[in-house]
Amino acid sequence: MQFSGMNIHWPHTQFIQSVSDTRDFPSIDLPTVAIAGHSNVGKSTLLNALFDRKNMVKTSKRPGCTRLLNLFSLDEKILIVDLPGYGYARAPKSEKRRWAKLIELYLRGDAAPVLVLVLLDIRHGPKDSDLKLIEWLNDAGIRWVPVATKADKLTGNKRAVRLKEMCENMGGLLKPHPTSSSTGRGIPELRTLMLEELKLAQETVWDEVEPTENL
Ligand SMILES: Nc1nc2c(ncn2[C@@H]2O[C@H](COP(=O)(O)OP(=O)(O)OP(=O)(O)O)[C@@H](O)[C@H]2O)c(=O)[nH]1
Ligand SMILES: [Mg+2]
Repeated sequence: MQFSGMNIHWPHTQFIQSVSDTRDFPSIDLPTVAIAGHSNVGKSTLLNALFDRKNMVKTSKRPGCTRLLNLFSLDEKILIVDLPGYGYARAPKSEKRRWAKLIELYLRGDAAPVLVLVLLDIRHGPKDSDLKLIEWLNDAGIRWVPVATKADKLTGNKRAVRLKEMCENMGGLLKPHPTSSSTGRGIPELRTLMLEELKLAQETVWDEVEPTENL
């Protein structure tokens, strides 16, 4: 990890592998951040912006582009998992079931992330499926942060109103962090936020596994 001024960079970001079955998930001893959200919300594009790479992660105008779990290493310090999107209405039912199962098995399994960035389109989110995911993450005790994507699609005032509405729709505690992968808005701040949240998430995990005999 490198700093230039206030900016964080990971010059040795690497694609590790794609996983279609959680049983094939490699054993990697790094804190993991997963990127979740609706199909086409901008997960893979946001990762390219975070990584400061143009085409490291495959993106597409058409929903349903990411169909596997794609693993990346940030300077061998953090493992990033790009998840397939959910809620793509036109996907065949069997495919939808397969994606849902893959995501669920991953989030429930031994390799589960300690932090999830929940991406929400600033114009449309959160949808019922997002709220379901959030409820599920809360139940599982997995830390998550809401990230609003495509902020360039709204003008200043509308953006502020939408962010407030989104926050209220998610219980009023967490305000989504606005980003635009097109203009770069919010990306340096998201890098910092991710590191801060990851630290908090790891402390929580540590608290849970600490021995209690001495208490
Ligand atoms: N205007 C604008 N378009 C964006 C932004 N982020 C992503 N897009 C566009 O949204 C479309 C979907 O982007 P992806 O990153 O492939 O979306 P995804 O969430 O990974 O989609 P799946 O892999 O299908 O789940 C592409 O056409 C992107 O160019 C953004 O910040 N602003
Ligand atoms: Mg994708």
